[in-house]
Amino acid sequence: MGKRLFEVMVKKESNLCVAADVGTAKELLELAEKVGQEICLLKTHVDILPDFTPDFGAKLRAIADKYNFLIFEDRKFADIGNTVTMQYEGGIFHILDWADIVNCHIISGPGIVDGLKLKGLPRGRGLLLLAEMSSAGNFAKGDYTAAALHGPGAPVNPAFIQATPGVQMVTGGDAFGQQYNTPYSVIYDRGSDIIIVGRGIIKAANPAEAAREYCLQGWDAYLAKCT
Ligand code: 5BU
Repeated sequence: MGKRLFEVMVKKESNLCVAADVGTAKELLELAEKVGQEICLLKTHVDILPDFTPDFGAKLRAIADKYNFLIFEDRKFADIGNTVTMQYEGGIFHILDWADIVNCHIISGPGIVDGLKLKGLPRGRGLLLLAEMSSAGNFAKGDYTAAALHGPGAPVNPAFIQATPGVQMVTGGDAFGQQYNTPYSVIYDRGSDIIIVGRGIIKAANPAEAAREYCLQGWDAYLAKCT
């Protein structure tokens, strides 16, 4: 999945992930059509959609295939391995069926990765580990961050892909401790591969235009970093 993601990024010249935190599934699908061309990834929180229906996944997949982007469900699994296998595959949302990539906290230890791998690997799915968070005062730092990056004593795998939320055109924050950095600082200074942008795009007067601008800035910074 990592290879596929890099292929999409190169082909579309985009390291932009849009966080589709809109109010309904209908709006989410409309947003995906608007920004589809500019993104490598669309990030969802499927549990915020009041009009979710079982065909949501298939509908979003069709748009993802049309515009060649991958789907990242920001589920932030956090339980023991056995429980997350059921949360990943079952329930109402059947995330395993339609999300290319999911993520998890490492708070419960390596068993969570084993559990998600059991379901995800046979389907070729990807998993991102939460090594840090963008919110003020979060506890993912120091040894915790190092453990997420290195595992038990191993060096950082160069194939790991780093995706960073908390991105807007200007630094700042929101009323709940979210902290924003610019595309350039996240990619160039902090060495991330992908910028994750929500309200900077979805609340813009013209989301398609805003996505284009973030895409250009993110990719310019990435080229500057990689060359
Ligand atoms: P924003 O509107 O650009 O602030 O949205 C950021 C998105 O990234 C939102 O969906 C969060 O749930 C998500 N996020 C985050 O903001 N910070 C984190 O550390 C992680 C996820 Br992990």
